[in-house]
Amino acid sequence: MSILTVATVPFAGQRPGTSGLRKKVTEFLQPGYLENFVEAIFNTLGDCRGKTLVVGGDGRYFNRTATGIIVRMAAAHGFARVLVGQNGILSTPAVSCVIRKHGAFGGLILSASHNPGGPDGDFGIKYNGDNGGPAPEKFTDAVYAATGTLAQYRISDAAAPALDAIGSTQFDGMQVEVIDSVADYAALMGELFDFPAIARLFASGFTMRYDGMHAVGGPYAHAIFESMLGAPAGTVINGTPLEDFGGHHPDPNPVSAAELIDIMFGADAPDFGAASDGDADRNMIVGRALAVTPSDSLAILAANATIAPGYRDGLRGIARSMPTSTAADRVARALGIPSYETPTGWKYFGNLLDAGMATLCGEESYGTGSNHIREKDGIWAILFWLNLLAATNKPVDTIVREHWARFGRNYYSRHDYEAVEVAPAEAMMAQLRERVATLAGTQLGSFTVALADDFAYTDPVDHALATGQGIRIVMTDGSRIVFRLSGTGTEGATVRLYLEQYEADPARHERDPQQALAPLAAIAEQLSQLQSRTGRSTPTVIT
Ligand code: G16
Repeated sequence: MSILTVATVPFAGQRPGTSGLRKKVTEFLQPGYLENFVEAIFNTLGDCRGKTLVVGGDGRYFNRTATGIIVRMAAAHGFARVLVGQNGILSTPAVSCVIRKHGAFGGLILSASHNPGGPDGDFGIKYNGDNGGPAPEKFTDAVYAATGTLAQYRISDAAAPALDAIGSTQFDGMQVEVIDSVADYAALMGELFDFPAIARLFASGFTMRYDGMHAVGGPYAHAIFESMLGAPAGTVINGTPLEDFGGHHPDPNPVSAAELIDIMFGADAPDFGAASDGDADRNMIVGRALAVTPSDSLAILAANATIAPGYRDGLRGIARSMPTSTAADRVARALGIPSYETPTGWKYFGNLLDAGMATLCGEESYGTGSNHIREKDGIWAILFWLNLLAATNKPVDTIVREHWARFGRNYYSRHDYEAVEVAPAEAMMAQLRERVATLAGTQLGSFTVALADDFAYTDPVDHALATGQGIRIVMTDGSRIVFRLSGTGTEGATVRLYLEQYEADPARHERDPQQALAPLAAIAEQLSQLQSRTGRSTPTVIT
């Protein structure tokens, strides 16, 4: 067998976004498209000889083919060993876990996360480094630059190895180990959470519904919730990964996970509901007739973290992305620990976690995680809630309402305007950027602006500067309006409008969030003319 050097030409637009390169499957299917991007990553890494690479994905269409191509290219670049999930399947958190546990050089994750899959859907790829976390912007910028000048890529001419059976084989001078997709990850979860207490909870008749949305979370949920913790069969629904996610939009929010919401808001609802996304790094937590916002979930887990064995010694700090509600900041203040506000993108938490400055991290986009790995982690968040429910013996809604009574409620909502034209969306952001420079101190409706800017972040560890991370308008009472363009969409532009209003008075904690936030929404529209600029009278999705 020999190494082929294949002539190629650069593809325009291979710029990684918020989380790797995400494009339509049709774009990835162009000959050489995936190969070019992988070549750019390997070239940017430099000398790969003798190193270990982890490869796996969420099982979506093209996952298996792409895995084979990557293994062949890894052999051509001199990697000594590749660890591949069985059938090419590994959740994003599992890749992070496996990289760290096996001391790998890094890993390639094949996923477009919550974006739909199938031949007409999306595909994605991203590189995670030896800490198990998404490569920093410095690296992804270099990869993008490399994609612009590629003239060739290297690949083994051997047929891709079979990935069906667990075991180790030699492949063109490289060792290919097909590993159990769940085992390492499940073992780590067992160290962090009180599995016997959760098992007793299930044995007592506690009921749960987990919606795998036909994505990669299913096998993990079956193994952990049903086999290890004794939840009855049927606890996991839509638990078999399918290449097109069974037509689901595998995004665990009340709109896309409507089946679970119907169950949880219906008669005879189970005690607890949860879902995760395409690659199982996101989570949604639902009680009976109550969907917990991701921002509240982060704050509640932080406030109660010491109930879980893995966090018994307390937290070093809490980090959240800028658009995420400030509920967690209030908990950090009460605990006397620092809180950090980072740009959107899990990669920005990496340094804080590596430096031991933060223990828990979270984002409004249904992402929660901790220093156990370097990705957000859907199953982990669900287990944390199960541990909390087992430790307190209280229902989800009581835990949430008691939290609001203690810390106040941060009403929160995100309005998405998806697939709008790029030019008007960018013009709107440019106009807002100019406008915010003069907003501080002015009156908007019943609010006074305390601070308005285009968010910039200087990493406290490596001092890297990230600018242009979203327009934020912060009011004197802590209420906020935030505008951003999504970095994960694959069609046109997606405008995200984030609204947050703080309410200390428990007598006013049962309002409908959209009503509570209506005055802020009106101000946002007046400032941006978002609806007339995009030609949309309502958001595509409200969460
Ligand atoms: C990714 C990132 C998250 C980010 C989310 C939404 O999540 O890892 O940090 O919050 O996208 O990003 P945007 O608002 O730019 O679309 P995932 O689950 O899609 O990998």
